[in-house]
Amino acid sequence: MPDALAQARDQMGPDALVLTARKVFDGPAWQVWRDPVFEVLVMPAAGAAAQPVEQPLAAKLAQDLAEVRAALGQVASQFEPAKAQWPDPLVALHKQLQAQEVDPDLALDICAAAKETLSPRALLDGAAVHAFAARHMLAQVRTAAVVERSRRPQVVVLVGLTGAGKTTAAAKLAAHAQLVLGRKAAMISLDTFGIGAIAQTRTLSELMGLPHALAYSADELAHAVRSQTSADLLVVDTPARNPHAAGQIAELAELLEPLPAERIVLLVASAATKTSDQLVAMQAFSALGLGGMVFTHLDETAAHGGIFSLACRTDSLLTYFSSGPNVPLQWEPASGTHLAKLILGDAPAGSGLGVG
Ligand SMILES: Nc1nc2c(ncn2[C@@H]2O[C@H](COP(=O)(O)OP(=O)(O)OP(=O)(O)O)[C@@H](O)[C@H]2O)c(=O)[nH]1
Ligand SMILES: [Mg+2]
Repeated sequence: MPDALAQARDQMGPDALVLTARKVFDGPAWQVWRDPVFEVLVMPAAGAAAQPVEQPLAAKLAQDLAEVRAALGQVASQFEPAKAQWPDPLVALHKQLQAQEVDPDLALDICAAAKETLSPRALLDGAAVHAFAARHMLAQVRTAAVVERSRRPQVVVLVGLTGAGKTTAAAKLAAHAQLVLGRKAAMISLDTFGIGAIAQTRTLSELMGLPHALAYSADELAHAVRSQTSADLLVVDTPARNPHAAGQIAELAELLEPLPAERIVLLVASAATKTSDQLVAMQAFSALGLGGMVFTHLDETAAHGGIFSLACRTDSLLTYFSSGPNVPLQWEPASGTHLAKLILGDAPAGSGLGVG
């Protein structure tokens, strides 16, 4: 930070007014592993002309970046001794977060917050450290089950990568709304060309006693929506889209056009998919106006830190968790407490100093 302020003064003059100075994560919002950089917003002093920037901007930026990287390296190396002084429960917490593949910066943040907040006595208590970490993680993720109990008509669209669990999630969501929330649900499938896709939708909807319709085009979708007059929840399943194939998402956007503007588009993602691939998917599908995420296949991975990291870094709303293929079971509204438990495991026995 002192270097960044010095640079700002070099460029804008000694009397420049510093408006903000903060540590930010550099890079596009969807990229989890953004490097922290120092951002200083400076205004020239009244009446003073900014000193001319001598180098071309790109060269100057490259030099600044190199300096920031070097400074960060120093900060990281300075951090190690601090970590060496951590009490055992904090070291154990850090190891657990690493094993669960929580983003390294977020894992360090959680441990640093515990170190700053808990008393030296509580820091020696595994249960207190565990409880703090759970509470801290809970406060950082947004969760909400988007399907409401009220009769207000709703349209929920499920999108995502191949095999993410969209069709299964569509059937589970509709069945859950019908059986648990007492809503009249119906399914509409736009996946008319995947091998076995039509039979899968038909089997699942008939099994659950849910009305269903197929739509081969935007016109047919408009017709299907109009004809489901008695349903107050329409769950729309979509064909898989590949974010790396040009135009696929735009095609889907066109197909979805007849749906009401207040539709809720949820990105279905497998917890077993690499976080970096999920980020690419999230960026591509955000063109459809994502309202939240559904995480599936929770049962098929032992590391759930990617869900937490993605939700934190992209500020995504977590809506539902699926932990098995059986419709309508293994489906629940997303909960921060459940996610923290998956990541942290059971609380160790402690001295009763728990903090919440
Ligand atoms: N273990 C487990 N299997 C799941 C879960 N959700 C779905 N599956 C299974 O995963 C496979 C793919 O699920 P689908 O619902 O067909 O996925 P999809 O996204 O509709 O697939 P495409 O339409 O082909 O892109 C199926 O065999 C499902 O039974 C889950 O939460 N856990
Ligand atoms: Mg499908």
